[in-house]
Amino acid sequence: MASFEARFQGLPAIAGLKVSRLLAQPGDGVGADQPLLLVESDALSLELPAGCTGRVKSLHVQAGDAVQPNALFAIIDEDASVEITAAPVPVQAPAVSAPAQPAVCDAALLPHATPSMRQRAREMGVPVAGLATSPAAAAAPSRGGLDVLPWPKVDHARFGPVQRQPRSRVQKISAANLHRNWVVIPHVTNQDLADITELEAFRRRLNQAPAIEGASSPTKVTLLAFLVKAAVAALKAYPQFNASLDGDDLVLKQYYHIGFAADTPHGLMVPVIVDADRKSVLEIAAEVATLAASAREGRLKPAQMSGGCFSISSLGGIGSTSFTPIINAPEVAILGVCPSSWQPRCDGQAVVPRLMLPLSLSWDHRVVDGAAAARFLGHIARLLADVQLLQE
Ligand code: CAO
Repeated sequence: MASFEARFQGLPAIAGLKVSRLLAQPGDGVGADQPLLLVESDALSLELPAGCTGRVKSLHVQAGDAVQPNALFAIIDEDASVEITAAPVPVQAPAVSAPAQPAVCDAALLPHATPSMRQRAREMGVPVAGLATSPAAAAAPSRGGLDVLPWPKVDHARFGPVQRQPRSRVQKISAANLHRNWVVIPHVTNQDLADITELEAFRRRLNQAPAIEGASSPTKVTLLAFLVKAAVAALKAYPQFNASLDGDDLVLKQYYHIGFAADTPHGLMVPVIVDADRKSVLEIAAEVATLAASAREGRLKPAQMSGGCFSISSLGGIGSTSFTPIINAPEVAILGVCPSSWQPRCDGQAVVPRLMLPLSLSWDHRVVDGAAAARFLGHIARLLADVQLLQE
């Protein structure tokens, strides 16, 4: 059986590039494209694939090791029939900011790219290998590009005392993803209000007497579980929101995996409730609680943040009256939610107090138009206003 030596070759020369995580173990069966290592510097995050199909015989680096040019990092016993046992590559992991490059690749085959170009390519989600290489293209005057000014370099200490704080890995990676999504996606945000007076009364009854719904666990049902239900129903009614752009095509998904933003001490994370359409409100509430706890304890796996169709960002327990949530690419829309409040509403005859929930829907104007977005958000608001509709 031939042995394959995976080495650090063809990597851009970046100061401080280190192995940050081992993604497979000796004995694991791996595919050629399967990431073995995550290497990172302050500006780069790169998964290095195995480079051949087989079983990992040995790993020659550990987390924290500096990346040395041409150094051996793994030996793989080549075996095309091996059963893949290492964790699969996440479909869309918000925690990974750079496309995978072959572990052994010829640097001469890659186009020349300066560190700033590579940084820009990463932010835009464009593989460096796909960049134009001709001198003419490089020298061409930019037309319609993002000719932004460089970030201001200021010695803040000249103006008063300062304290420098390193940012967490999650914060750096989510910043790069949010930046790309904000720059690449033409966002529009619609606002609406849902009357949740009846829903909130129902939720309180549910929490006081879970047995009436057959609940076996004491999980508290928060509004988020109902929002997930409403999102699934609206995605079914408006399939173009359950989609992703892929080149000129729209990929319409036949499944309903709903992500939710979780505020954690390490930074923002988006766990995903898989197959939310097949789960009850109580099951969703329990899963939200488990996933949010895992996120806060730093135990969330990349697979638990992958494959989302649509996201919900709830500031309901915190504050604000509206905001512009940033779409979680490659999704098409995201629902932002703020705290509900009692408001005077006229029912046609009298002014009555109603509990109103502010909804903010950001959508990708390349995929959706304003009329569809208004209908989609209105649909969610109507579902939340009618507990019967929501349960159907
Ligand atoms: N209106 C009024 N009250 C609300 C509410 C709303 N829209 N949404 C939640 N609440 C209440 C809950 O009912 C709960 O109150 P009680 O204890 O009296 O029942 C309280 O607020 C706290 O809820 P919670 O935040 O613990 O639970 P949740 O299921 O609503 O949310 C989670 C879970 C993980 C989404 C949330 O904890 C969180 O992290 N939110 C922040 C998300 C975020 O950062 N978004 C911004 C992303 S863009 O940078």
